[in-house]
Amino acid sequence: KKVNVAIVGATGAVGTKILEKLLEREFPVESIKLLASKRSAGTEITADGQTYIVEETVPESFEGVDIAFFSAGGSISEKFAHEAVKRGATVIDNTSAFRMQENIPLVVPEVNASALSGHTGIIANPNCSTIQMVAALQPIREKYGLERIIVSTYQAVSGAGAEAIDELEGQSQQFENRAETEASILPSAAAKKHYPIAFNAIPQIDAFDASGYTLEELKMINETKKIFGDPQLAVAATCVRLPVVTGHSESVYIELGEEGVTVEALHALLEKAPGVVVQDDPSTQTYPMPLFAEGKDEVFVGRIRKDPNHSAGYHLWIVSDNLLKGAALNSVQIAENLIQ
Ligand code: A2P
Ligand code: 11C
Repeated sequence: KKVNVAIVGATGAVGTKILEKLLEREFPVESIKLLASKRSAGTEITADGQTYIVEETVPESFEGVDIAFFSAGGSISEKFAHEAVKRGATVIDNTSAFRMQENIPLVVPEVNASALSGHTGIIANPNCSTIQMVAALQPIREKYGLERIIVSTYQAVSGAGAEAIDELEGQSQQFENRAETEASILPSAAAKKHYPIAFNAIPQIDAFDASGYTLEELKMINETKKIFGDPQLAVAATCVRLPVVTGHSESVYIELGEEGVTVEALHALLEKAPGVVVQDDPSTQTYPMPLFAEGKDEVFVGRIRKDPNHSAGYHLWIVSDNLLKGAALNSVQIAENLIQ
């Protein structure tokens, strides 16, 4: 059966990739409706030789839609996702609006596709930095168990949307001309203070919680436990924004449920893992980097080492395109699972 699809946020950094992935993967579409704000109504988007006209998102937009992808920010999902479900659509939501609600599945197909059964109309796509980490850790967790994760991220500006990419590009020009650098988006548009991202590293992604963690760090902590179905798992995160356009990198420390597992055994396991590519050879300086992960579907893993002081501790370096496996690709994979 062919599917009537809508993409909310179709003009955004992730929305454009959702359209690309649907076409590239030959998702069986009957029709595709591109939705955004009133500002973009009438805009033309061309993909795969076909031109689509963007429409304003209103509740009636979802009449006759089977699957609606949402990637226009949490408040838009809160406003329209239930309107879409009411009209018979299944929503795949790429925002944080519903992820931690008990009756909403939070899905990375390689890890917990079974959570899709019994959904009640809305399925949440996890945060980009969470997805790439759990996709790489799943085979390790399955075989050896996982006691603890400590992750530090090196995140690209495209995670903060198209405006943040423009900000990095603009500041890079200003820096070259030694002009005063202007910042108005990062670390987050709603923040009281803004700092330049060009030639900088900002240890704040999203707002701070009273605990001293940022919301991005709490997403990595809470979403990981939910996806793995393991509330006891110890997880801590530090999330940092870097002047990279696309591709999130993560230094991940794990403690396994077993001691003495060899690095070779971890390599072998990850080499067989779906959607994972091992790039790990110090002798040839082979390791993942965001510049080379951009535009690729896979999660790349390298720098796999034993911790010198803990017999069940290991370090890994995990890189993936945050707009693809971290967002658009994972959403389309969820849709593929749904129609199977
Ligand atoms: P628009 O281009 O009309 O503003 P990004 O994640 O790259 O920042 O993109 C955000 C996406 O969310 C864009 O497609 C944007 O559309 C969309 N968006 C913003 N506000 C609304 C709204 N009120 N209704 C629907 N879509 C919206
Ligand atoms: C970033 N991870 O890189 C964020 C973007 O909850 O889906 C994704 C926000 C989300 O800024």
